Amino acid sequence: MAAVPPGSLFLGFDSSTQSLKATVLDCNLNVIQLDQIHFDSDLPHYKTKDGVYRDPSDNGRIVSPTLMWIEALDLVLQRLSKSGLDFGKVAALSGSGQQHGSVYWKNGSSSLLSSLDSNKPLLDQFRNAFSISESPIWMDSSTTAQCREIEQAVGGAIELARITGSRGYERFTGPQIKKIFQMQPDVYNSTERISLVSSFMASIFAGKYASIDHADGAGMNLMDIEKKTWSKVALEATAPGLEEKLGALAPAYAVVGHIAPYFVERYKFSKDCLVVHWSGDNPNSLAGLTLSVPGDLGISLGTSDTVIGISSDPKPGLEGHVFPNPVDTKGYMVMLCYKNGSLTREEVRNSCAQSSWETFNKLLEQTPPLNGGKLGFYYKDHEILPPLPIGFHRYILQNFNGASLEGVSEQEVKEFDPPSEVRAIVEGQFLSMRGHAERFGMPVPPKRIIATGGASTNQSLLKSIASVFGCGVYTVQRPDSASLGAALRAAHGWICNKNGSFVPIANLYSDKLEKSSLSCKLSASAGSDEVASKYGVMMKKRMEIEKRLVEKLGRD
Ligand code: 5FX
Repeated sequence: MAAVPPGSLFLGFDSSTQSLKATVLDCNLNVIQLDQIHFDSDLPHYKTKDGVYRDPSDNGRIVSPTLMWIEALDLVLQRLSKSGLDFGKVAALSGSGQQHGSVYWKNGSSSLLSSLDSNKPLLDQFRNAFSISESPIWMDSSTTAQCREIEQAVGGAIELARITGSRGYERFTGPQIKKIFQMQPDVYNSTERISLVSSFMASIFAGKYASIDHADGAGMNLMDIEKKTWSKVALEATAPGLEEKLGALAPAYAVVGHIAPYFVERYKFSKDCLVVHWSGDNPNSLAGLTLSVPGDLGISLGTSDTVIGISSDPKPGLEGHVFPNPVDTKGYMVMLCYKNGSLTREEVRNSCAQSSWETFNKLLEQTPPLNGGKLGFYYKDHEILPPLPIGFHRYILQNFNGASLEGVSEQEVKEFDPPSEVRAIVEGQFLSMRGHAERFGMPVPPKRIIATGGASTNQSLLKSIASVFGCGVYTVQRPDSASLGAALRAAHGWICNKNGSFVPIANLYSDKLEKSSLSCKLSASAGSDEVASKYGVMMKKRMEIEKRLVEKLGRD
């Protein structure tokens, strides 16, 4: 295996919903520098709220300004430079993008990409590069009709899941592209290339269109997950001439090319610096958490909450997603995704805990596990899993003792007292994860859970996960596993490139995991088996109520 020259650095980015983060790893895989641009506060002129625009005139349409991501990129590089980063030492960079979001390059933009003027900011040069100025993102839920049309055209929802790893989902890029093709055919026709957020950012660094990688490509309802090629039938069901606009796919560990002269001249990167394909935030988190044992579950608590695991023989179905593993040639990752994560917890914090996490945690700790049989469903935004519209639903279970559901019935109520409301949202979110993970064939109980994402620094939440799932919860040193994973993947891509073929990622860290920033520690011990078993009974009731809610209110 090629050795990393001493002193080399690896740079990872995470272009997420609310911010752009950067993580720098040294060659011992220790984090030596971090920076972050928060879209709402650092770039207030875009007037985003939580990094997005919610369009009140189009039910469920949620977008972000594409140029904001570009401006953030110049800004984060300036900040890294000011705080002393020597870009000349960066051997390779890679990144993570919020999954499913798409960027539409106007005809003629490829020549713009390859001829950037290093005397001008990126923003000035890309102002006219896009046929759509507002990128549809993963929070969008306006494409239900397109999902059903695509499913029908390929032979049904199960068939679409079998081919692409997921049934039709509103936020997936194929249905988003179909909507644009149907509603704005001129815009579609004036687009020469469609990128994901990940391949879009990689394109800027490489000065040419970067491929969509296999892991993020699986989040489009367009890729055959077994063959790792575009699926002809899915392409045809989506829009004409699409394959040409998407370009070829590539493995996440492959190299796009050398960094563009713009960055060499403006930021003093070495011209030998490699740009490794970017991938989605969840695939990058899988890498950053070093998830490699099938019994491990990753739980990411961020703008979205996700549950991730690995599998060699996944069974795509009507729930959950299957993506190729970004750091393996054969394996897969399996995932559940919830739209109501941190922002919904924050809403309950604001209404019940005086906008303070400290008070929220106190209220959580002062209420008993199982919350006296109180169960809540909290959807501040249209939920993905289950597919339910905005709304809060609260129930009290009568005659619930945790032993069985015999004689247990539920009574719907309008509100809970603040402490019960806090416990109900937390338990509700984790019970849903446990119930759906079990139904999707993920390991329950897991051997261990590794938690990540901003909210994984909240010890009270970690304790609740441990008691709902009945296993220990571990954390890595930093909660931002997506940008850490991207920096690690930059190193992985560099080694694979120098070696001339794929190298297992564990070779990079097997002898230094404990001493590196990738090591994890036990943060919350497993709760009691008795309590976990009672949660199991409560979870069954929750899944029953959820099914009825979906029958009554859900999208078809
Ligand atoms: C995954 O399928 C999702 O939609 C979200 O987790 C986004 O990737 C968040 F960025």
